[in-house]
Amino acid sequence: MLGYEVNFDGLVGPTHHYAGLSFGNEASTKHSNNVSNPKLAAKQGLLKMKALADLGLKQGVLVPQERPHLPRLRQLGFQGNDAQVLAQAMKYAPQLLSSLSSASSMWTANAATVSPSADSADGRVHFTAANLNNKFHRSIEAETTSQVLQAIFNNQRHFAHHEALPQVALFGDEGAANHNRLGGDYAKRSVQVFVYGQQHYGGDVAPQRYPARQTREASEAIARLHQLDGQHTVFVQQHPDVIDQGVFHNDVIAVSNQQVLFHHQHAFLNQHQALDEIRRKMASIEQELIAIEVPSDRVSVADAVQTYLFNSQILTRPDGGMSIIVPEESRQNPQVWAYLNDMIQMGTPIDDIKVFDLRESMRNGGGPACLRLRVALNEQELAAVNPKVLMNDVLFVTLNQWVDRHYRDQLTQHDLADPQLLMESRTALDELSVILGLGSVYPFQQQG
Ligand code: SUG
Repeated sequence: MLGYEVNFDGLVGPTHHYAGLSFGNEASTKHSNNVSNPKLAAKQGLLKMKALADLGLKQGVLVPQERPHLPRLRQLGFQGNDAQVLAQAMKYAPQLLSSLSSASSMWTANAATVSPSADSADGRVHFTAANLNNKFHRSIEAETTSQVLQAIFNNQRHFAHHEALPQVALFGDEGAANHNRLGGDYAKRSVQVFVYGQQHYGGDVAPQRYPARQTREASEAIARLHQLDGQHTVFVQQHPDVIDQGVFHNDVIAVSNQQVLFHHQHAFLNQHQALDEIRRKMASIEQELIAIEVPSDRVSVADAVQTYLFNSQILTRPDGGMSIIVPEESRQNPQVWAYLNDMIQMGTPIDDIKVFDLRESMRNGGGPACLRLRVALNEQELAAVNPKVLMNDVLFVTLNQWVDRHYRDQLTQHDLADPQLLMESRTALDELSVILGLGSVYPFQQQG
């Protein structure tokens, strides 16, 4: 194999809680105010990372961000020392405190869009941090995300970093959750598929009930920044009706790996046309699309949203076969589980199912695919990645012990004003940035 797909999973942060912050994401709304367990959440994520590393796959870790985010609370007018700022925010604007304490950076599929070097005119891997401007609590992620990505992919010959697009609705960008890449070997030219929810200039179809977070204008800007060529790039609109049923990112209704596109019958608007264009463009790189389309009479959109069947990861094992990584919720649903078991008999490359308990993240609408950012690299690029962030037996033990030392096993919104929680989080992140060799990526470290 010439190339690798490295999955970078977000480590869940110490302030993970359920705040109901994401209108349009039904799990987030439904579990608002539940008691969370940050320690369990982090460990569930680590177990997935370790299991995939044990399969012989390349697995990386992306760090949590500093929360509560004191600089933003101060920008919004809360004054005094840290404890006073937290107390005032809790008293006058608890929802803001909750937003600025969200551990949402764990969902690294939304951290950035990544284009591998084989597809870019300058032969570099391109990263654009997502502005995530549809939700206030996520719009504050981009700055630290950029710093972290630059600390990990720190080599200008191989890696190009672009700042997030302008923070306005016209350029709503949710990163790799709305981006697929179809082709053969990871290190060879492939077809990039950008899926958007709405086109602001000249578009006439949009969801009515829930927001379309990704715009075509943002996707096009990223394709330009990443120096992609039109012959190998496809822009597809997600079906507005499914956004209105809770499919707030494309990775809740479709997922790809190499030649395989696993998707629901109602994933895309003008689906036949979209698949034809992908097929044609793949033919120009001598690849054949393997589309696995799930009909509504096997799995309804509602069941897809509830079980996160499509928020799975399809991974190529070293033996060449593919495994599908699904959350426990997919096993619990009889229709979805029956479909999955039929699917692995269909003669496609997917011949194995692996189930993970990611309940803590799932209750905020984050499944296996939300938790990972895919970065396809060739051998030289992989050698240029900060090696300390790559999962192995030692790092797994180190990170579990780190979680044990610093994380609480229950948290409610009320706890967010506790100055001790802020101290615990900062101490934890300070230590983590040393473990992973990142330097000073956090605002509190940069204040001196
Ligand atoms: O942006 N949930 C995240 C879930 C992101 C899932 N990512 C992908 N599909 N790739 C979101 O809606 C909920 C936070 C809360 O309500 O406490 C939240 O931000």
